[in-house]
Amino acid sequence: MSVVTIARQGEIAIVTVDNPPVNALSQALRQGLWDAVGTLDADPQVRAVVLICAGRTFIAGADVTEFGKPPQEPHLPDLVDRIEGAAKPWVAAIHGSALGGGFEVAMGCRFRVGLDSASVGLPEVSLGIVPGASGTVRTPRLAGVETAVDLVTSGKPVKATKALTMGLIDAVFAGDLQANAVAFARDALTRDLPPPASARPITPPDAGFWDDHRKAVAKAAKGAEAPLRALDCLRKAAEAPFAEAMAFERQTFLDLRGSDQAAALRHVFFAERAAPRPAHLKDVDPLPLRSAGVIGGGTMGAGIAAALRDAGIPVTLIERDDQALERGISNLRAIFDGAAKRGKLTEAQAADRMAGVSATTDYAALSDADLVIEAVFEDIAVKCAVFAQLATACRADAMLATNTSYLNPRLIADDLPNPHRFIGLHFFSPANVMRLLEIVPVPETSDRTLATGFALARMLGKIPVQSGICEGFIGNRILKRYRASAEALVRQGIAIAEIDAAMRAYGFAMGPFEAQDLGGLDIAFLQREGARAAGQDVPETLGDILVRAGRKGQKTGGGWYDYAFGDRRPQPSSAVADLLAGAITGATSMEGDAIARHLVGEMAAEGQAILDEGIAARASDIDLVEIHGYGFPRWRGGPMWAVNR
Ligand code: T1G
Ligand code: NAD
Repeated sequence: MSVVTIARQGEIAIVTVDNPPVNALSQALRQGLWDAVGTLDADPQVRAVVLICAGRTFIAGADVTEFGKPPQEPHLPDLVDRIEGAAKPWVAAIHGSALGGGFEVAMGCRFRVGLDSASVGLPEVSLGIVPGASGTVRTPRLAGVETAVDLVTSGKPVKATKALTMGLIDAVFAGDLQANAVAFARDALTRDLPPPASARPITPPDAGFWDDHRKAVAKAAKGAEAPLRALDCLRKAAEAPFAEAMAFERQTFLDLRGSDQAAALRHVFFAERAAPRPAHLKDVDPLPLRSAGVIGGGTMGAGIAAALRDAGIPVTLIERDDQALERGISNLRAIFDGAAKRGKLTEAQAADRMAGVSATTDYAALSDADLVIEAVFEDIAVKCAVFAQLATACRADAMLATNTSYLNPRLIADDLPNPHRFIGLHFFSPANVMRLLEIVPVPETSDRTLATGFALARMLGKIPVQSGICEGFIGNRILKRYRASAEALVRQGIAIAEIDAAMRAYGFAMGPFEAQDLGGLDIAFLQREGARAAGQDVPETLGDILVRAGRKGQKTGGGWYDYAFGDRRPQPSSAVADLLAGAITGATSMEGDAIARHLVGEMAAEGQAILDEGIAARASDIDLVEIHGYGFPRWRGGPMWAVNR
């Protein structure tokens, strides 16, 4: 079947694109649209054209799988020009997402209309490139330079209703897109046509505007090249004639397409789409998740409850006593109030989030929950006691999950009736923000329970990665190696601040030591002490020396660094130098680059061991864990990609 078909409703032609799964602009689709312009221009009956898509979305962009291959005609910029120059006005009718090249095709149309549920955007920078078919040139002509800068340099899509206020869309409808778009086209024919996007005037901002935005974009990009190159294109669009700006955009697009950053970001793009769909679960239906319980309202429990509420799932929060329950409720309220203050939620939405939470100390309230996630203290006896209560309070088919970081989930499963419905779901702090979810089945976990874990991740907008059982699972095991390797460099005489600076320069928001100061050194210390008490041979770490001296991080005024009161900026500490003097044996010096390469190599080496042991299914899953759980720079592709490419 052809990917482009044409139907007629009187004087309006309807061009339907049908290229599953997301109507990506393959060569066949570009050719089909190219030919449709010719056919309809030649048809005297037709006075206007509605461009609409079948399936789940409008055209979602260029076909990312074609990026490695030589470009084939017709090229997308030429197609967009051809649609704009058609003898009859085209109306893009958008549902789902009009992204990248898809939105550029829509901007070539004389009008854009959409469902209120639709969104539009130019996500190219998230693939390490810039829009390649006039996105940086037509967008500022439709929406103004400032809006275009935000849209293009962030890569974030906007909802149709917002796009309407920005001038990117001309009308938004609640239902029956095709009928509404046809009516819109008929109505448009009764009026003078607006100029096409390329002919609209542009008001260039002054040089100060560009300087300010350059600083802001560089800061947000954290080493990614594409957002800054996109800004260059936008400036050219504002200051040069249309054709010159188009040529500049095209050249920038072609330059970046073959770059290391773009290759890494494409790797992450496909890794993210592969992770949620384990092949062996393809035909397994997940359990319905209509309601959930969360045990423990501390840091993680409150965050997990917030994530569930954000997905519209009613939550029952259980704590050990009334006082702890009060704390749990206020933890949760603080999350929603904070989101409202930052404008992420309206007051009404925040209130609705809280209204969907019932809090109690009585496990009987979980009698009908489909899923219960435990997030109590990291203590196996406490956790087993909680699961014993869940076993009697919950339905026999309710899914039960632990959020343990380091304990062996099998110890919990052993005591459980129906352990096939049990699983580890390891969230990352803050649980309502961080996108990673490690899914840790025990041997008894059924495929249905596992599939439900993946379905939950999708509902919560998270990236799921399945992990086998080992201490720390995938992420914390690599973190442990990373920290130990960083400490080893300190022992060799490299300054703590130099190591942090090297990792920041590599693209992390923080280095390993400042990150520990923020999170607190005591948690890992207590874990090591626990292992020592249990008779394991755990060598003394530098972190242990600091904690024993009362330096637990920012919360105690100092850890690896000193902190002035109320100031989060780390200051190198002479007290630390004295405490560690006996442990520092070398006087090595190393360039920042070499430090970063060494530490990333250590992460990848641990990742390789994890792969060899079958704890992770594939290297790209390990990359996702580091990117979405630990702040590894996305544009580097993750440690496995960075080391092995
Ligand atoms: N190319 C090829 N395959 C794609 C694709 C694309 N652009 N987008 C998605 N897929 C595949 C994906 O791998 C998966 O495959 C299936 O479609 C469903 O995807 C010139 C240069 C549209 C919001 O970045 O954001 O245009 O695993 O699970 O949740 O300026 O897909 O089933 O085999 O994500 O319903 C810019 C990326 C390209 C859009 C739908 N466009 N896509 O979400 O489905 S650059 C993008 C999305 C560009 C021009 C430039 C989402 C979606 P499989 P999915 P979804
Ligand atoms: P926390 O101390 O902030 O919260 C634990 C909560 O559990 C407290 O509110 C406590 O009152 C409650 N609780 C204790 N015993 C209980 C019981 N018997 N019944 C009901 N509630 C009980 O701890 P946290 O940081 O939220 O960690 C919770 C779990 O999540 C741990 O297993 C931890 O390893 C894991 N985890 C923590 C992080 C993190 O970054 N903090 C990340 C991932 C996983």
